[in-house]
Amino acid sequence: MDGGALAGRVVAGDRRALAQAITLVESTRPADRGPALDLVEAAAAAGRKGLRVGLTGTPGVGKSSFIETLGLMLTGRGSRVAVLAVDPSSPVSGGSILGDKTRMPGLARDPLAFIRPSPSGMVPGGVARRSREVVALCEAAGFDVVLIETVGVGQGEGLVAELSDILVLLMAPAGGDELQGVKRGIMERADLILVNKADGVLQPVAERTRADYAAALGLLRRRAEDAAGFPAVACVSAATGAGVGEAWAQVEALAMWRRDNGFLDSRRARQARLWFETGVREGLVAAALARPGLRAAIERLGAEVAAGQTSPDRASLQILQAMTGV
Ligand SMILES: Nc1nc2c(ncn2[C@@H]2O[C@H](COP(=O)(O)OP(=O)(O)OP(=O)(O)O)[C@@H](O)[C@H]2O)c(=O)[nH]1
Ligand SMILES: [Mg+2]
Repeated sequence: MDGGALAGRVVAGDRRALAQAITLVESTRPADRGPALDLVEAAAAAGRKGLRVGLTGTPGVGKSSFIETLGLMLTGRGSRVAVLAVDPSSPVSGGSILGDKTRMPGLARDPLAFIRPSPSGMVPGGVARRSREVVALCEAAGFDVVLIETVGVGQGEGLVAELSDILVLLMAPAGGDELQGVKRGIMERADLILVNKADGVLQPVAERTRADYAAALGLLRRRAEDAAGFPAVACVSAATGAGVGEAWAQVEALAMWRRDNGFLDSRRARQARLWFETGVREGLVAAALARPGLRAAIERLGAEVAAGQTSPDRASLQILQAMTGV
Protein backbone atom coordinates (compact mmCIF):
# COMPACT_ATOMS: atom_id res chain seq x y z
CA MET A 1 0.00 0.00 0.00
CA ASP A 2 1.14 3.55 -0.75
CA GLY A 3 1.30 5.28 2.64
CA GLY A 4 1.79 8.74 1.14
CA ALA A 5 -1.34 8.55 -1.03
CA LEU A 6 -3.38 7.29 1.91
CA ALA A 7 -2.11 10.21 3.99
CA GLY A 8 -3.45 12.62 1.37
CA ARG A 9 -6.93 11.17 1.73
CA VAL A 10 -6.70 11.22 5.52
CA VAL A 11 -5.74 14.89 5.53
CA ALA A 12 -8.57 15.62 3.07
CA GLY A 13 -10.99 14.34 5.72
CA ASP A 14 -11.89 10.98 4.18
CA ARG A 15 -13.12 8.94 7.14
CA ARG A 16 -12.79 5.60 5.40
CA ALA A 17 -9.19 6.48 4.62
CA LEU A 18 -8.62 7.30 8.29
CA ALA A 19 -10.04 3.94 9.38
CA GLN A 20 -7.85 2.22 6.78
CA ALA A 21 -4.82 4.22 7.88
CA ILE A 22 -5.33 3.21 11.50
CA THR A 23 -5.62 -0.43 10.50
CA LEU A 24 -2.34 -0.13 8.62
CA VAL A 25 -0.61 1.46 11.60
CA GLU A 26 -1.96 -1.20 13.97
CA SER A 27 -0.95 -4.04 11.68
CA THR A 28 1.59 -6.43 13.19
CA ARG A 29 2.79 -7.63 9.75
CA PRO A 30 6.42 -6.57 9.33
CA ALA A 31 5.77 -5.71 5.66
CA ASP A 32 3.21 -3.08 6.73
CA ARG A 33 5.65 -1.13 8.91
CA GLY A 34 7.37 0.73 6.09
CA PRO A 35 4.16 2.01 4.46
CA ALA A 36 2.77 2.81 7.92
CA LEU A 37 5.79 4.98 8.73
CA ASP A 38 5.49 6.74 5.34
CA LEU A 39 1.83 7.32 6.08
CA VAL A 40 2.41 8.76 9.56
CA GLU A 41 5.21 11.02 8.35
CA ALA A 42 3.23 12.29 5.37
CA ALA A 43 0.20 12.93 7.57
CA ALA A 44 2.31 14.78 10.14
CA ALA A 45 3.57 17.07 7.39
CA ALA A 46 0.10 18.64 7.36
CA GLY A 47 1.18 20.27 10.63
CA ARG A 48 -2.23 20.04 12.29
CA LYS A 49 -2.44 19.95 16.04
CA GLY A 50 -5.35 18.94 18.18
CA LEU A 51 -5.66 18.78 21.93
CA ARG A 52 -4.82 15.32 23.24
CA VAL A 53 -6.69 14.52 26.43
CA GLY A 54 -6.09 11.25 28.26
CA LEU A 55 -8.84 9.87 30.47
CA THR A 56 -8.06 7.20 33.00
CA GLY A 57 -9.78 5.64 35.98
CA THR A 58 -10.77 2.27 37.38
CA PRO A 59 -13.17 0.04 35.42
CA GLY A 60 -16.75 1.23 35.71
CA VAL A 61 -15.92 4.70 37.03
CA GLY A 62 -17.70 6.18 34.01
CA LYS A 63 -14.97 7.01 31.49
CA SER A 64 -17.01 6.11 28.42
CA SER A 65 -20.12 7.79 29.82
CA PHE A 66 -18.10 10.93 30.52
CA ILE A 67 -16.66 10.88 27.00
CA GLU A 68 -20.16 10.53 25.59
CA THR A 69 -21.42 13.56 27.53
CA LEU A 70 -18.31 15.67 26.98
CA GLY A 71 -17.97 14.65 23.34
CA LEU A 72 -21.55 15.58 22.51
CA MET A 73 -21.09 18.91 24.24
CA LEU A 74 -18.00 19.59 22.12
CA THR A 75 -19.50 18.49 18.80
CA GLY A 76 -22.53 20.62 19.74
CA ARG A 77 -20.12 23.56 19.63
CA GLY A 78 -18.84 22.50 16.24
CA SER A 79 -15.63 20.79 17.40
CA ARG A 80 -14.52 17.58 15.77
CA VAL A 81 -13.83 14.88 18.34
CA ALA A 82 -11.93 11.61 17.98
CA VAL A 83 -12.21 8.96 20.67
CA LEU A 84 -9.55 6.27 21.02
CA ALA A 85 -9.32 3.45 23.48
CA VAL A 86 -5.97 2.16 24.65
CA ASP A 87 -5.93 -1.11 26.51
CA PRO A 88 -2.40 -2.20 27.29
CA SER A 89 -3.57 -4.74 29.84
CA SER A 90 -5.37 -7.38 27.84
CA PRO A 91 -3.51 -8.80 24.90
CA VAL A 92 -4.60 -12.18 26.19
CA SER A 93 -8.28 -11.61 26.79
CA GLY A 94 -8.62 -10.46 23.22
CA GLY A 95 -11.51 -8.09 22.54
CA SER A 96 -11.80 -5.19 24.90
CA ILE A 97 -14.92 -3.38 25.97
CA LEU A 98 -12.96 -0.16 26.27
CA GLY A 99 -14.30 2.48 23.96
CA ASP A 100 -17.32 0.32 23.38
CA LYS A 101 -19.63 2.26 21.11
CA THR A 102 -22.70 1.08 23.00
CA ARG A 103 -21.54 3.26 25.90
CA MET A 104 -21.37 6.21 23.51
CA PRO A 105 -24.51 5.85 21.42
CA GLY A 106 -24.84 9.55 20.66
CA LEU A 107 -21.22 10.04 19.65
CA ALA A 108 -21.25 6.84 17.60
CA ARG A 109 -23.90 8.45 15.37
CA ASP A 110 -22.42 11.94 15.41
CA PRO A 111 -20.89 12.98 12.08
CA LEU A 112 -18.41 15.23 13.92
CA ALA A 113 -17.13 12.34 16.03
CA PHE A 114 -14.92 9.38 15.26
CA ILE A 115 -14.65 6.43 17.64
CA ARG A 116 -11.95 3.82 17.43
CA PRO A 117 -12.13 0.96 19.93
CA SER A 118 -9.04 -0.62 21.37
CA PRO A 119 -7.16 -2.99 19.08
CA SER A 120 -6.87 -6.50 20.38
CA GLY A 121 -4.15 -9.08 20.04
CA MET A 122 -1.13 -6.79 20.33
CA VAL A 123 1.74 -6.90 22.74
CA PRO A 124 1.36 -4.41 25.62
CA GLY A 125 4.14 -2.07 24.56
CA GLY A 126 3.02 -2.24 20.96
CA VAL A 127 -0.48 -1.07 21.74
CA ALA A 128 0.70 2.17 23.25
CA ARG A 129 3.38 2.89 20.67
CA ARG A 130 0.92 2.40 17.81
CA SER A 131 -1.67 4.41 19.69
CA ARG A 132 0.64 7.37 19.52
CA GLU A 133 0.65 7.10 15.75
CA VAL A 134 -3.13 6.73 15.74
CA VAL A 135 -3.48 9.93 17.77
CA ALA A 136 -1.29 11.74 15.25
CA LEU A 137 -3.39 10.41 12.37
CA CYS A 138 -6.57 11.72 14.00
CA GLU A 139 -4.99 15.14 14.39
CA ALA A 140 -3.90 15.11 10.75
CA ALA A 141 -7.48 14.22 9.80
CA GLY A 142 -8.56 17.48 11.39
CA PHE A 143 -9.93 16.41 14.76
CA ASP A 144 -9.66 19.29 17.21
CA VAL A 145 -9.85 17.10 20.27
CA VAL A 146 -8.56 13.56 20.69
CA LEU A 147 -9.92 11.82 23.78
CA ILE A 148 -7.94 8.75 24.82
CA GLU A 149 -9.67 6.34 27.20
CA THR A 150 -7.63 3.87 29.17
CA VAL A 151 -8.24 1.70 32.20
CA GLY A 152 -6.42 2.99 35.23
CA VAL A 153 -4.87 -0.30 36.18
CA GLY A 154 -1.49 -1.79 35.44
CA GLN A 155 0.56 0.19 32.96
CA GLY A 156 -2.43 1.96 31.44
CA GLU A 157 -2.21 5.26 33.25
CA GLY A 158 1.53 5.69 32.77
CA LEU A 159 1.22 5.04 29.07
CA VAL A 160 -1.72 7.36 28.54
CA ALA A 161 0.16 10.10 30.37
CA GLU A 162 2.82 9.79 27.67
CA LEU A 163 0.20 10.03 24.91
CA SER A 164 -1.64 13.10 26.11
CA ASP A 165 -1.23 16.85 26.55
CA ILE A 166 -3.56 16.82 29.54
CA LEU A 167 -4.35 13.87 31.78
CA VAL A 168 -7.73 13.58 33.46
CA LEU A 169 -8.29 11.06 36.24
CA LEU A 170 -11.85 9.98 36.95
CA MET A 171 -12.60 8.82 40.46
CA ALA A 172 -15.64 7.33 42.10
CA PRO A 173 -17.25 8.85 45.19
CA ALA A 174 -15.76 6.97 48.11
CA GLY A 175 -15.30 7.05 51.83
CA GLY A 176 -12.07 8.17 53.46
CA ASP A 177 -10.68 4.67 53.79
CA GLU A 178 -10.90 3.97 50.10
CA LEU A 179 -9.05 7.17 49.38
CA GLN A 180 -5.96 5.54 50.85
CA GLY A 181 -6.04 3.03 48.02
CA VAL A 182 -5.39 5.61 45.33
CA LYS A 183 -2.01 5.06 43.82
CA ARG A 184 0.26 7.96 44.43
CA GLY A 185 1.81 7.70 40.98
CA ILE A 186 -1.35 8.55 39.16
CA MET A 187 -2.23 11.33 41.58
CA GLU A 188 1.10 12.89 40.72
CA ARG A 189 0.55 12.67 37.00
CA ALA A 190 -3.08 13.75 36.75
CA ASP A 191 -3.77 17.36 35.77
CA LEU A 192 -7.43 17.24 36.67
CA ILE A 193 -9.13 14.83 39.04
CA LEU A 194 -12.87 14.51 38.48
CA VAL A 195 -15.09 12.79 41.00
CA ASN A 196 -17.75 11.32 38.75
CA LYS A 197 -21.28 10.16 39.64
CA ALA A 198 -21.87 13.30 41.68
CA ASP A 199 -25.60 12.88 41.33
CA GLY A 200 -28.55 11.55 43.36
CA VAL A 201 -27.69 9.90 46.66
CA LEU A 202 -23.98 9.88 45.80
CA GLN A 203 -23.74 13.66 45.56
CA PRO A 204 -22.81 14.37 49.19
CA VAL A 205 -20.29 11.52 49.17
CA ALA A 206 -18.80 12.91 45.95
CA GLU A 207 -18.46 16.34 47.50
CA ARG A 208 -16.64 14.90 50.53
CA THR A 209 -14.41 12.86 48.23
CA ARG A 210 -13.57 16.00 46.29
CA ALA A 211 -12.55 17.79 49.48
CA ASP A 212 -10.40 14.80 50.50
CA TYR A 213 -8.58 14.77 47.17
CA ALA A 214 -8.14 18.50 47.22
CA ALA A 215 -6.43 18.15 50.58
CA ALA A 216 -4.28 15.28 49.32
CA LEU A 217 -3.29 17.25 46.21
CA GLY A 218 -2.24 20.14 48.36
CA LEU A 219 0.47 17.90 49.78
CA LEU A 220 1.93 17.11 46.38
CA ARG A 221 4.75 19.09 44.90
CA ARG A 222 3.77 21.35 42.02
CA ARG A 223 5.39 20.63 38.70
CA ALA A 224 6.76 23.29 36.40
CA GLU A 225 4.10 22.49 33.83
CA ASP A 226 1.24 23.15 36.26
CA ALA A 227 -0.58 26.45 35.98
CA ALA A 228 -1.65 28.06 39.25
CA GLY A 229 -4.47 26.03 40.78
CA PHE A 230 -3.42 22.77 39.10
CA PRO A 231 -3.65 19.86 39.55
CA ALA A 232 -7.30 20.59 40.27
CA VAL A 233 -10.18 18.50 41.52
CA ALA A 234 -13.90 18.89 40.80
CA CYS A 235 -17.17 16.98 40.87
CA VAL A 236 -18.96 15.92 37.68
CA SER A 237 -21.84 13.75 36.63
CA ALA A 238 -21.55 12.07 33.27
CA ALA A 239 -25.18 11.04 33.72
CA THR A 240 -26.69 14.50 34.25
CA GLY A 241 -23.93 16.53 32.63
CA ALA A 242 -23.43 18.58 35.79
CA GLY A 243 -19.95 20.06 36.01
CA VAL A 244 -18.84 18.71 32.63
CA GLY A 245 -18.75 22.13 30.95
CA GLU A 246 -16.78 23.55 33.87
CA ALA A 247 -14.36 20.63 33.78
CA TRP A 248 -13.71 21.20 30.09
CA ALA A 249 -13.16 24.89 30.71
CA GLN A 250 -10.41 23.89 33.15
CA VAL A 251 -8.85 21.55 30.60
CA GLU A 252 -8.84 24.35 28.04
CA ALA A 253 -7.46 26.88 30.49
CA LEU A 254 -4.58 24.59 31.41
CA ALA A 255 -3.92 23.72 27.76
CA MET A 256 -3.79 27.38 26.82
CA TRP A 257 -1.48 28.20 29.68
CA ARG A 258 0.82 25.31 28.75
CA ARG A 259 0.81 26.36 25.12
CA ASP A 260 1.63 29.97 25.97
CA ASN A 261 4.45 28.88 28.22
CA GLY A 262 5.99 26.34 25.87
CA PHE A 263 5.03 23.33 27.95
CA LEU A 264 2.82 21.70 25.33
CA ASP A 265 5.73 21.56 22.90
CA SER A 266 8.26 20.50 25.51
CA ARG A 267 5.93 17.80 26.80
CA ARG A 268 5.43 16.38 23.31
CA ALA A 269 9.16 16.56 22.64
CA ARG A 270 9.87 14.66 25.83
CA GLN A 271 7.24 12.07 24.90
CA ALA A 272 8.66 11.65 21.38
CA ARG A 273 12.06 11.00 22.85
CA LEU A 274 10.65 8.52 25.35
CA TRP A 275 8.78 6.58 22.64
CA PHE A 276 11.95 6.48 20.58
CA GLU A 277 13.94 5.09 23.47
CA THR A 278 11.21 2.61 24.33
CA GLY A 279 11.10 1.50 20.70
CA VAL A 280 14.83 0.94 20.62
CA ARG A 281 14.80 -0.94 23.90
CA GLU A 282 11.90 -3.18 22.93
CA GLY A 283 13.38 -3.76 19.49
CA LEU A 284 16.71 -4.76 20.98
CA VAL A 285 15.10 -7.19 23.37
CA ALA A 286 12.96 -8.69 20.62
CA ALA A 287 15.97 -9.03 18.31
CA ALA A 288 18.04 -10.61 21.05
CA LEU A 289 15.34 -13.09 21.96
CA ALA A 290 15.03 -14.05 18.30
CA ARG A 291 18.60 -15.39 18.33
CA PRO A 292 18.67 -19.14 17.87
CA GLY A 293 18.88 -21.06 21.09
CA LEU A 294 18.54 -18.08 23.40
CA ARG A 295 15.00 -18.75 24.55
CA ALA A 296 15.88 -22.38 25.19
CA ALA A 297 18.92 -21.30 27.21
CA ILE A 298 16.76 -18.93 29.27
CA GLU A 299 14.27 -21.72 29.88
CA ARG A 300 16.98 -24.10 30.98
CA LEU A 301 18.72 -21.61 33.27
CA GLY A 302 15.36 -20.49 34.62
CA ALA A 303 14.65 -24.06 35.71
CA GLU A 304 18.09 -24.30 37.31
CA VAL A 305 17.54 -21.03 39.17
CA ALA A 306 14.13 -22.21 40.38
CA ALA A 307 15.69 -25.48 41.55
CA GLY A 308 18.34 -23.60 43.51
CA GLN A 309 21.16 -25.02 41.39
CA THR A 310 22.44 -21.62 40.39
CA SER A 311 21.83 -18.04 41.49
CA PRO A 312 19.67 -15.61 39.50
CA ASP A 313 22.59 -13.22 39.11
CA ARG A 314 25.03 -15.84 37.87
CA ALA A 315 22.46 -17.21 35.46
CA SER A 316 21.62 -13.81 33.97
CA LEU A 317 25.32 -12.99 33.68
CA GLN A 318 25.79 -16.22 31.77
CA ILE A 319 23.08 -15.24 29.29
CA LEU A 320 24.48 -11.75 28.81
CA GLN A 321 27.99 -13.08 28.30
CA ALA A 322 26.73 -15.54 25.72
CA MET A 323 25.03 -12.68 23.89
CA THR A 324 27.75 -10.09 23.97
CA GLY A 325 30.65 -12.47 23.85
CA VAL A 326 32.46 -10.82 26.79
N1 LIG B 1 -25.12 7.61 38.62
C1 LIG B 1 -24.20 7.68 37.67
N2 LIG B 1 -23.81 6.57 37.02
C2 LIG B 1 -22.86 6.69 36.07
C3 LIG B 1 -22.27 7.93 35.75
N3 LIG B 1 -21.36 7.72 34.78
C4 LIG B 1 -21.37 6.41 34.50
N4 LIG B 1 -22.29 5.78 35.27
C5 LIG B 1 -22.60 4.34 35.23
O1 LIG B 1 -21.45 3.60 35.58
C6 LIG B 1 -21.36 2.40 34.80
C7 LIG B 1 -20.02 2.32 34.08
O2 LIG B 1 -19.94 3.36 33.13
P1 LIG B 1 -18.87 3.35 31.92
O3 LIG B 1 -18.99 4.68 31.27
O4 LIG B 1 -19.03 2.15 31.08
O5 LIG B 1 -17.52 3.23 32.74
P2 LIG B 1 -16.04 3.04 32.17
O6 LIG B 1 -15.15 3.70 33.15
O7 LIG B 1 -15.95 3.47 30.76
O8 LIG B 1 -15.87 1.47 32.27
P3 LIG B 1 -14.78 0.54 31.54
O9 LIG B 1 -14.65 1.00 30.13
O10 LIG B 1 -15.35 -0.82 31.68
O11 LIG B 1 -13.51 0.70 32.32
C8 LIG B 1 -22.56 2.42 33.86
O12 LIG B 1 -23.58 1.65 34.41
C9 LIG B 1 -22.95 3.88 33.82
O13 LIG B 1 -24.31 4.05 33.55
C10 LIG B 1 -22.72 9.11 36.46
O14 LIG B 1 -22.28 10.24 36.26
N5 LIG B 1 -23.67 8.90 37.40
MG1 LIG C 1 -15.34 2.42 29.00
